[in-house]
Amino acid sequence: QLRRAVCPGSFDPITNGHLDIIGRASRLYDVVHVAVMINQSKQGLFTVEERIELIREATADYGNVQVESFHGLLVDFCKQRDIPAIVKGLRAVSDFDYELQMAQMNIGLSGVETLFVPTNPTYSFLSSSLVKEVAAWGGDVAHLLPAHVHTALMERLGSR
Ligand code: COD
Repeated sequence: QLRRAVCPGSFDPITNGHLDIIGRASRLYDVVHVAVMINQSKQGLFTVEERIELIREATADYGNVQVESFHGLLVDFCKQRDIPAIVKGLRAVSDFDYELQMAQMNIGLSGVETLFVPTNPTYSFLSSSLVKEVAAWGGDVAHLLPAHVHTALMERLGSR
């Protein structure tokens, strides 16, 4: 039986921080599912389909990463695909409170475990929202994103 894990998120858009966690998970598991969780109360800069395409291109070389979107609870995504583990990056103590809450809720709901991977210190300050904010004001974020994601971000911001 294949060992599966999921890396969930909004990925609006995927950053090198996300990619580091997905890459590390892909070395530990046979199949890594990347789940773009749909949050209807949050209007994204990229559509869910665009985010999926950007993630597919960024993870193509790993060979064992599957990308899809999901509308609903993460534990239901896991149940439907027989995924016993969620892999999350922990950036700082500021992430910890909320991540611990979600992990405890998720195991209580359905027994799905959460594994935390310490973020690469190079990316410990990095989030999609900061990248968008800095880029919108003309700051250089090229080193924080895969090249094709940076291109897509510049195009999106330039055309607004
Ligand atoms: N370095 C390392 N890891 C990072 C970095 C970084 N710089 N940035 C982000 N990450 C990792 C973190 O593990 C993070 O959790 C994940 O990537 C996703 O990050 P984002 O910002 O794209 O996504 P979030 O934080 O908006 O995702 C929240 C979820 C979508 C996972 C969560 O809301 C969820 O599970 N929603 C589904 C509905 C549900 O089940 N709700 C009940 C939860 S108990």
